[in-house]
Amino acid sequence: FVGGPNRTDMVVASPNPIRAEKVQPIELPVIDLSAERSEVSKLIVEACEEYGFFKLINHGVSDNIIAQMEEEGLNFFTKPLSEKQRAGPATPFGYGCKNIGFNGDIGEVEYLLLDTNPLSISQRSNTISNDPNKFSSAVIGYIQAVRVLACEILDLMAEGLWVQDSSVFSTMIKDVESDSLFRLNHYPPILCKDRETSPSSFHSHSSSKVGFGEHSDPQILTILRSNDVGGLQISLGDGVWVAVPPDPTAFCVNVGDVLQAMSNGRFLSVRHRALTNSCKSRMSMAYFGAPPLHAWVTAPAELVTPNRPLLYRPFTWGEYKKAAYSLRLGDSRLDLFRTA
Ligand code: GA4
Repeated sequence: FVGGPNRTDMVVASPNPIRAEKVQPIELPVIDLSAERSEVSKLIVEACEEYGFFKLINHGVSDNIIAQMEEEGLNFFTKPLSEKQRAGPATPFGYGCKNIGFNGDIGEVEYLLLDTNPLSISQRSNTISNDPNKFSSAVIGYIQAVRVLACEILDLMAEGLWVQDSSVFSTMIKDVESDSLFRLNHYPPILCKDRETSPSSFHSHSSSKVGFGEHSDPQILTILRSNDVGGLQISLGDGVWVAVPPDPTAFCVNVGDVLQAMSNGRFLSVRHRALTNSCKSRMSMAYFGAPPLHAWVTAPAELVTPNRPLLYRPFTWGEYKKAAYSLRLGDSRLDLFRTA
């Protein structure tokens, strides 16, 4: 996907202010990974069917691995702009500021987008950090830990769905050619000054701007973590948004479009967005587990029945990714692959 317009060259209107006071907080289903296995898999399936999101505790990723990654992320975002730009534009991998994707989407966010191949992380690290070895070992260690976690969750999902081959989902992200990504997002504090345009909606502490606009994740599974600053919201449909309270000790896991297709529509790839906070800086890190480009995506036979016929035609991840990148952030791309 190199060759699209340069993200840093685009000039687009500023995202609209959002009035945060209308959004209620939600307690996502909490999954304790240390609980009994069949119980965990049952709860994960229920959460993915109802919300497409859950909070994972006792996940086994060490505090040290997380702290090292967080420190490297903070070091990067506190650098001056010209140094951050040494990472190259995020097309496909590098530093991005405000521009998202290739089709004019923008948000109040800056980010570092990386592939998950250890060799390419090592090679790139000298453009990102003054201590490249420290940076690459933190990133490689973090990615390795969350990949293991993602595989464990995907196996539990397959078990809970009573799919015979319980590694049917995890095999895709274990593959050396997996197209998985790692993303660090920084949402700077932005005090929303919308007094001029709508006097009644001026609330300096309850208004925010769109950091990352509403979208679903195209991949299989996302493992997200943020610092102690809120901003993530998920859509319950019908225009109702709920805020996910921050919890730096937990991971927030969500179903991606590919898993919605592979579960034959049982799991939901839910739209979400991130808003800025008026006074605090938010940093999030997301691992997006994806298949290799050539891998075929379709539901396993057990999930296709006369009562539940195949919802999406088989497609390769490469085909799906191409569709995703040719559309806008908020477009519903999975609908293009429906069988009927
Ligand atoms: C959303 C999930 C990941 O952050 C991402 C995003 C990607 C990008 O920022 O370049 C996309 C977006 C995400 C969905 C549709 C396409 C691609 C921007 C966009 C308009 C890295 C991803 O894989 O898809």
